Amino acid sequence: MGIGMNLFQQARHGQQQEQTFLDTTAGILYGGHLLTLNSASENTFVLNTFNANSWLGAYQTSKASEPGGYWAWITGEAFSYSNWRSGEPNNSGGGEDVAEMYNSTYSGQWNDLGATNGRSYIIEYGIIISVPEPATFAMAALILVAVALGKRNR
Ligand SMILES: [Ca+2]
Ligand SMILES: [Ca+2]
Repeated sequence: MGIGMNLFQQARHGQQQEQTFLDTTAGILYGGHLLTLNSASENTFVLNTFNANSWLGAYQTSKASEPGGYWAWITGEAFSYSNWRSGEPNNSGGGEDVAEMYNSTYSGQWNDLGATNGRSYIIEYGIIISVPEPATFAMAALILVAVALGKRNR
């Protein structure tokens, strides 16, 4: 997580109630991680449940192919589903390397943005359930805990 870790470190400032991308990783201490989304139904569920502009646990592992290249989930899950808003990601200003999910104003679509912005965040606690038949695959059951925080201080 080279660049990702750098992003986390860049974001290590500010005491907003809404949190920077780095600050949200505190959730990991409690066994969770920043929200990852793997399907349209999951995206819709989160939108309908929380309806907030919220960090996603998404970041770029390299800036070699801006704006759309090298997006990854902090969990290491395959980045197989995405829901970018039209025209996003756009790497606006050259420094948008993490992502947020919009609220219902933009239908829960995604935007890339800088890591030092303040956003609400959602910590996801995944429970791995082993499904023995017919194939052995793991299914993530999601328990989502909203941490919907107040207005930005500025
Ligand atoms: Ca970028
Ligand atoms: Ca953007």
